[in-house]
Amino acid sequence: MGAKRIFNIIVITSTFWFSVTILVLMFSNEMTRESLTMLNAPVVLDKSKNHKYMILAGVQPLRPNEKHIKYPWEKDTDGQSEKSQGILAISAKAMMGVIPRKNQGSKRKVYDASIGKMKDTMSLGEGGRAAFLKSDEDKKLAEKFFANHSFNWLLSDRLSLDRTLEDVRSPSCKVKHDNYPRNLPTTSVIICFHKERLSVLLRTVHSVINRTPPHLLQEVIVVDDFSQDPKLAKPLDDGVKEFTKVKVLRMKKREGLVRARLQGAYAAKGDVLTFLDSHCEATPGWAEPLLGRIAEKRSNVVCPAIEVINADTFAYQGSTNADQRGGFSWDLFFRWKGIPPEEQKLRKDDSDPIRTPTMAGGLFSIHRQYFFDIGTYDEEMDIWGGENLELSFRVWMCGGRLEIVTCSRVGHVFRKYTSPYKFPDGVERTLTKNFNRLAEVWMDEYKELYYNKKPQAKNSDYGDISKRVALRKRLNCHSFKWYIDNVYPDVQMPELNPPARGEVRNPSSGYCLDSLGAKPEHNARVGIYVCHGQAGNQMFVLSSKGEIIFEEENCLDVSKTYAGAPVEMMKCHGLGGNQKWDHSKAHGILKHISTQQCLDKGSPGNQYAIMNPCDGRESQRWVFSHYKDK
Ligand SMILES: [Mn+2]
Repeated sequence: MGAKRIFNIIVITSTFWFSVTILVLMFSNEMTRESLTMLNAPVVLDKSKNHKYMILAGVQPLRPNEKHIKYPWEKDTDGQSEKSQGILAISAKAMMGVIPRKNQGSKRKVYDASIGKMKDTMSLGEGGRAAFLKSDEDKKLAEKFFANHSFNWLLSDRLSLDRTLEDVRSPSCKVKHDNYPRNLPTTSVIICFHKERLSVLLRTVHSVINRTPPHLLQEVIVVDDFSQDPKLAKPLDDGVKEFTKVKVLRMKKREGLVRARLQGAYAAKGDVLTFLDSHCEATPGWAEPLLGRIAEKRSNVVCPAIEVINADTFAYQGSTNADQRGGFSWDLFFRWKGIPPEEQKLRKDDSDPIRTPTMAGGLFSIHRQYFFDIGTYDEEMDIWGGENLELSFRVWMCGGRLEIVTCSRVGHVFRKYTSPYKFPDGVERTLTKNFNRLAEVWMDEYKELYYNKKPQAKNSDYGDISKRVALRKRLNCHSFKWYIDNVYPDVQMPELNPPARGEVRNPSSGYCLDSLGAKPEHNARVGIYVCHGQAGNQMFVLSSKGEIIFEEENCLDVSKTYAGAPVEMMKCHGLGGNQKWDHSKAHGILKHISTQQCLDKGSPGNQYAIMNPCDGRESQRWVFSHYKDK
């Protein structure tokens, strides 16, 4: 009898606890599912299950430190839920063996709608946070091969390909997002690379797939410009196998950016071509603002705001160019420039696009048919360089419009130090050929400003440009003067025929004035260095106002009157004063008017030029390499 009673008690107790366990778990899961659905409600585009995609308008992506949904067995870091869950839940968990282990306290899983998965938000680099390699071996390894990629390649390998990023858009951009029509043009995203790190390339692809609404993404075309690297062969194919929308094209020899992109463009079927570098991450809501602008007018060529992903930590650092637009220097390099106030006034708020004279080149969208109509790229341009300005000039001069669409934000890993690319014909020869073609086809009489700045390019061979000249004629394009007057009136315009220009040599020593690569905005001192005849840092202009100008907008400036006073490079103000000099070929000195001292090379071994009382010594003699022809 006693035994049966004990047996009954055991059965009843077990049944009771078992039921409690099941109920608690069901309840918890139900709650979880419900909350997930609530979170997802505005997110889900359609009912299909097997997609990974982006977040529609207005949905906040995960913030790493914010609380989202927790499974009941996850330990709450603030310690509240342990108490509030009550004794029953804890008993249930204990019986099911799901009591959290102590060291899991820092992990927190949340549902990430953008990839349709549970995700550990505390893991490396999530939310675009800075990440670090932990072990000394890793750090050494990363450092040892750093130059291969010029970014922290090993850290990249450790970050999730689907890592979350914050929604970095401004409030007015989010409001705008709700008003895009559903039937925007579709886009083919074209990503060209040469010897890219696979993880960085794949993260670019994943970010596009995850954050572009599927009905707008025609395909992703990845073009390998002859990397000849087994790590980018099968592993790449395997890496994109899960995505039916991703194609890989491989060039049969090294073609360079222009011809690789063209292969992508020929294969593309989307309404719009979107070119991205192979080391980017698209952020939530990046695609619609670009496509929306092209839907308004197919001759709008649009660039996203390019934001910084730190090359050491992969931190998504946001915008450094928020108040800047594209320009160029007269040696035909792309430059960021401030937005002139008149231009800023044309925008109602920060969600309006910014007209930009040029694009940086790596990231932009263009209507596919329009791209072909206006002559794609100059196919004779090799490897890299000049193609961005060529397209910029052509779009503007031939009836299009170039904009930075600030509501679209894309992160870009800015490599540290220099590009790891190899130019088979040498950097200088390749760039000179590309830049000469650009100047000869598009810049009319303004090409002389380029040759003034880069005299060694003048007699350099640039191949046959007749097709591009014919294209310009056929499209009935404006003159370069029209472009300057209407699109880029704020350009720093050097004199076409200044009194003197070129390197500024001290004949007795063979030393020249040299910016030493300093950033003039930091009031750098002007240096001296052995003359190298390569222009660049040794290229100065003596203006008819008596200024000695470096890089169009920086003037040699002296404010101290003592012997040995420093000479600084400061923004030209055009008012004479501390920036006014006197020089003639005949007397060979550079005399500073307001202090009445002379520019002096100083003693041998000096790094910087100085000012001294004028006494005609050899270290005060200076000769420009070119003087105005009378
Ligand atoms: Mn890049």
